[in-house]
Amino acid sequence: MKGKYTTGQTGARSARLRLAALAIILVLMASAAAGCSGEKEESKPQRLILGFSQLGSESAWRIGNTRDIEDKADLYGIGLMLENANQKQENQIDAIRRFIAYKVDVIAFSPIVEEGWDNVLLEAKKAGIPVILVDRDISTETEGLTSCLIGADFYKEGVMAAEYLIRKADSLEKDHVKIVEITGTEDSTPMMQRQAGFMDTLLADERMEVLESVNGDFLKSRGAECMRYLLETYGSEIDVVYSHNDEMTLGALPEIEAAGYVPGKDIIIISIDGGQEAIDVLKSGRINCVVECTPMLGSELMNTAIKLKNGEEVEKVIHPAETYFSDEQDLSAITERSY
Ligand code: GYE
Repeated sequence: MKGKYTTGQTGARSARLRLAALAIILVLMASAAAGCSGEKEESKPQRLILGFSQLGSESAWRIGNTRDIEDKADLYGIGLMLENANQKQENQIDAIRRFIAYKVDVIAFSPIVEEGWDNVLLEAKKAGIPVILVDRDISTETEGLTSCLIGADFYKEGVMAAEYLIRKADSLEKDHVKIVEITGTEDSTPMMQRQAGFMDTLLADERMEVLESVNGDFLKSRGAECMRYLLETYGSEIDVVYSHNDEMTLGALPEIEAAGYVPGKDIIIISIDGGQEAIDVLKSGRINCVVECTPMLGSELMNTAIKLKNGEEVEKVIHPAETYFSDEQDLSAITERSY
């Protein structure tokens, strides 16, 4: 034991000496390399690091949005720290705290719901890190916790959906239209705004009656469950399904068929997002109208992050241009969708 101990100590000392020698050689090599290229540490442009908390992967929209942000970060040479919160606000708050601890240059996140962000955003503000809202908005007690919002005008989407329905009711000469609504995640911006835009626009039209609104959480499985419940409750009374996203619509359609109705004919189907799968179903006649909501927000996000890092002014709200597709149009003209 004793002998081994002595040998061990000597071994440790020589290992330490070897390490010290190696360190000196590495330092000399590094300074020689810097000398050759003539580069100084301070003059190297720092790569922008963006921390982005995505809320989940519940839909083709969301998956397309994440992919676009990854692609555009690569294209712009921005270091992206991406975290997926799997539909949980607490995971998003934890991710934002990790970004602050890591001292990223800019934080971006797609808030699952509007409330509950004050504390973590005050922490980001204290750390001097600018925050960009992507896709959805928030509601805070303190003003000025975020720099800007890049996302769709969801109210306008609801208005477009209602305007389509009014035109459709006119063309079918209907004097009473009974509607069921399948909404997105409760307290999320798209849920509230898509509902408000739709309802406000229908208010003055006496033919319109909303039988019930049910929460489908933007999920295909919940869309199917909601539709089953609505069919059991209202059966042949239902004239229109207004669904807040394609996923829930795609979940609802087989339920309608299983109950013996033809979607697109017996029941008018209105959806939002405009992903490829829903557009294909629209072309087949089983959906009547799809309001577009683009997830391609990556370029705006990268441009805005660069501006914020450089201390430049940014626009407070950036809404991408959007449209709608419906059975009133020549659908063969719709080009391939990217989500
Ligand atoms: O419509 C839906 C997704 O916030 C705009 O979230 C987004 C919505 C989108 O789950 O499919």
